[in-house]
Amino acid sequence: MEEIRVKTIVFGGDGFCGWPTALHLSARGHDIVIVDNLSRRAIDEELGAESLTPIRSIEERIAAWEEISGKRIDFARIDIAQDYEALLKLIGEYRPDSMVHFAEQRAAPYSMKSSAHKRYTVDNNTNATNNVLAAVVESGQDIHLVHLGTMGVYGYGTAGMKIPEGYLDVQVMASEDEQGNQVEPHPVEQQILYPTNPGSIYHMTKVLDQTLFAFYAKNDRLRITDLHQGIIWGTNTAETKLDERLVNRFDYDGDYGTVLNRFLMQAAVGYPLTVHGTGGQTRAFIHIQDMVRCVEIALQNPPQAGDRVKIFNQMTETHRVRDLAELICSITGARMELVPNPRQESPENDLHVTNDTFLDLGLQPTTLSEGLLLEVEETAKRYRDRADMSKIPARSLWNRTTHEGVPPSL
Ligand code: NAD
Ligand code: USQ
Repeated sequence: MEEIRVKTIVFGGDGFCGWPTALHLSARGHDIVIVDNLSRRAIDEELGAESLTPIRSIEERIAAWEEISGKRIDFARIDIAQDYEALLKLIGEYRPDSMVHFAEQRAAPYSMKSSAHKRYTVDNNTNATNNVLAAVVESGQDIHLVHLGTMGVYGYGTAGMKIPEGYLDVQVMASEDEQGNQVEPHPVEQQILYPTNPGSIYHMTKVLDQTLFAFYAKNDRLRITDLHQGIIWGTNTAETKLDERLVNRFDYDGDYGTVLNRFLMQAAVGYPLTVHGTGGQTRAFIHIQDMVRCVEIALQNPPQAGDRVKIFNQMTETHRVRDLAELICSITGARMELVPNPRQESPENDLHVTNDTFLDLGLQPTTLSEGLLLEVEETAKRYRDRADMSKIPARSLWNRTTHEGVPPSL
């Protein structure tokens, strides 16, 4: 395996995506510092919910990795949204080549629970991102920042076209020149960020992030890649499978559990699959092993200073929620239940997405058909005795009208 010597900070490296990414990059020779404030573990306590898999403390994880791989990962407990000075000091002393930014509150239902949760999510996510960007500028260093964004910035309609990778070519008919004088109408070509249509406070913070990135890339010539990621499924990667102490987290509760992993867990414990509404939502998906590979590919293909933000759609398949539920029922014998949708979403949507960049750069996707059964056996069934059924129902309502039968206007 080709080893490259670069220094990389992984913000949010104790989380579901960050931990396997830190190990994957460490295995490939990156010198890694994980920065995390452990807020996700604190939220587990707030919600009285736990990962289905028995995750170890960050210290134990890192010690186990060193024992198994001989490679050292450092850890700094910093709240990057609150403690700018500590963040700046770390960047100044460590002098990373690149940074991967996962450190945000990432659950849409959690972000919609109350005004306190809305405010926390906006404060945490936008301050975290702005602090990272401002600190890179203040450090004076040339650091490539890779951020984990979301497919959800686009909304989930297709407007009659495949969703492009971030930017949209538009042609407008201009009938005034730049001074405001009337002129013969003529076509003007432009490239704009694809119009946003976030479906939750959480997804909205990723829209705000996009604007921060565009500004800092333009004003400060920062090199930024924004990965518009679909829903992750699966639990472990080649590295987290090496030892039980390295196991990744698996969320199944109504706030943090994402749809496919919830369905896999529900099938394993004999809980009817919780399909919201008619299950007509179509979403983009990617396996966790492909996610870590995509981050590596993005790090290997940075933009140049002065380039616009590079945006990749990090997803490999799209599926309608009820089709996923039917597929899992057919392979496991589970049954599904249509439950009232706690969210404000259109009942049905199609989704067609362009994802050529990663495929062209060599990604070979793990497909649902290869991985689903393995995931049920290796994770969901193995740890099903740890499940707390009372945490399965989704209780976070988007608004009162959602449950009063008033159709949402989307
Ligand atoms: P996670 O909650 O498991 O991990 C996030 C980590 O960041 C946690 O360990 C948390 O403690 C840390 N963190 C949060 N705020 C912080 C702060 N202010 N300072 C320092 N650390 C902080 O989430 P995840 O599933 O690993 O998601 C990581 C990123 O990927 C998120 O930005 C999310 O939006 C994006 N993403 C996730 C998915 C998915 O399906 N899980 C899909 C698309 C995009
Ligand atoms: N859903 C069900 N039943 C469930 C859970 C969810 O039908 O038990 C439905 C939801 O109503 C929704 C869809 O499944 O229509 C997806 O829900 P989700 O919780 O799996 O995904 P989402 O809230 O969009 O958020 C997750 C991650 C987030 C990431 C996003 C990528 O938590 O961090 O940004 O996926 S994407 O969806 O592409 O925007």
